[in-house]
Amino acid sequence: MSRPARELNLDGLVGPTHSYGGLSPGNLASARSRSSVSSPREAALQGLAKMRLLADLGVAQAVLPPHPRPDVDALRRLGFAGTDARVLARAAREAPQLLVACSSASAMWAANAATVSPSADSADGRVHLTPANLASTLHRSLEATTTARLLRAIFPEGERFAHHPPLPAPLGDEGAANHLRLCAEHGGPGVQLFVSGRMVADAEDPRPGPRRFPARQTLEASAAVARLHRLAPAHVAFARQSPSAIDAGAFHNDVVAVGDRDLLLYHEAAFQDERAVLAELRGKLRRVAGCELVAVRIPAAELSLDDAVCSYLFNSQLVTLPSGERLIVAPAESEATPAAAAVLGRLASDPATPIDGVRVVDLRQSMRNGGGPACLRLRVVLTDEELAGVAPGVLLDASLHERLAAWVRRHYRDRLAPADLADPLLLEEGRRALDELTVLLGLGSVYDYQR
Ligand code: SUG
Repeated sequence: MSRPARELNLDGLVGPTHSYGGLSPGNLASARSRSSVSSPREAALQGLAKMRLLADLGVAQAVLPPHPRPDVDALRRLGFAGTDARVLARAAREAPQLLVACSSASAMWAANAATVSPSADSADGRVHLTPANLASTLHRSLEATTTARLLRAIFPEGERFAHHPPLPAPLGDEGAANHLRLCAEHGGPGVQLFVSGRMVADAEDPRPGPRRFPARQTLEASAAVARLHRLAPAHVAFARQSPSAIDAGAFHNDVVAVGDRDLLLYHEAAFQDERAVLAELRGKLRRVAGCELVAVRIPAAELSLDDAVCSYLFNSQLVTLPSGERLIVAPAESEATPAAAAVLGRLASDPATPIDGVRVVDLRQSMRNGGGPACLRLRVVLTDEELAGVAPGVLLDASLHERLAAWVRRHYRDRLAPADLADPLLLEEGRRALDELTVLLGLGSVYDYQR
């Protein structure tokens, strides 16, 4: 059975402390940008411009607010005491890397906020959401509690939405960045692919893992999410990220693969056992959704793994517009990488590939931390009725876009150097900005410091 449904893109709004901390091992852009000066204002405006583009194209678009940073509560838990200003000053002096981690605006990458399963696939007919614990890095592990609260404010728990708590560490869970859903149409049944890089019970896994960089997503976490979301085995497939992709800098699967309904665009090195994964997806999609998988495989001969990682081509958004036209929304870096630009050109012009056009977006501030167009959005497939249950203030139209852009211009610094993170004024500016934002979005008091 299929009900009218669409995909809502929930984008993380970049926070006022957007910075380059070099905090993510295995994320090459983050390591390269470490300690450089950032522009939170430009970053937030670039993200908003992407949201506006999607909204103008007719895609349902919403805003996920940033988290309060620096996270003074986390610093207190780490032993820094006294007034807020003293906590910041002591952390800056005694453990500067902890201050950097507790200041990260990393909640902007909403693809890591949660895993979401649409009601069409779940046994109880509800939309299920599990916030990611992001247990593999300190800065990201601080996000889960606030993310959970924001998601509950946006998708009220009840008949339509079921919320689960973040999984316990050390079952590393990175959310939708390692999850994609294939279907004939959004409102009909689909197959959810969960991709992981390691097992917690590593001794039980005879296959070699990556050597250079850590695998973040665990199979145990993926399987737990599938159980919690009440997905029958027919709706689920599990795959393993190839260690070579992780070692080349694909720390999440969405750096090497992206899907949209029946289309899967992927790099040949994305999965460890490509043939088995494709065969399982093909068979399951045929059985549950009655459609054929359209697999577009990009071979290494056309685009090397290194070029895939530096161009972020696969971190493009694939979107189907209300007209039925399918676009690929690619980062500017893809156009700037000759091999990736050639792939984009081919995808848009080859009649055998169901992609009708390319849009290029400038997200350079986020990209320098390894966050492309797809990293910034969480896809939430909703029926019309479920969409009517979403907190209305976060839905983005031209008017909200303009109000948010003006809000950014009023509150965000144009330039932020690493030493500025210890400035107590930055903390105050951030709180003032978020107080205004929660009113603007009609969310009420959602942050700890507001309670
Ligand atoms: O987790 N970067 C993020 C980028 C997340 C990208 N998301 C997806 N692929 N879906 C990460 O590595 C860098 C922060 C810093 O170094 O300051 C960072 O956290």
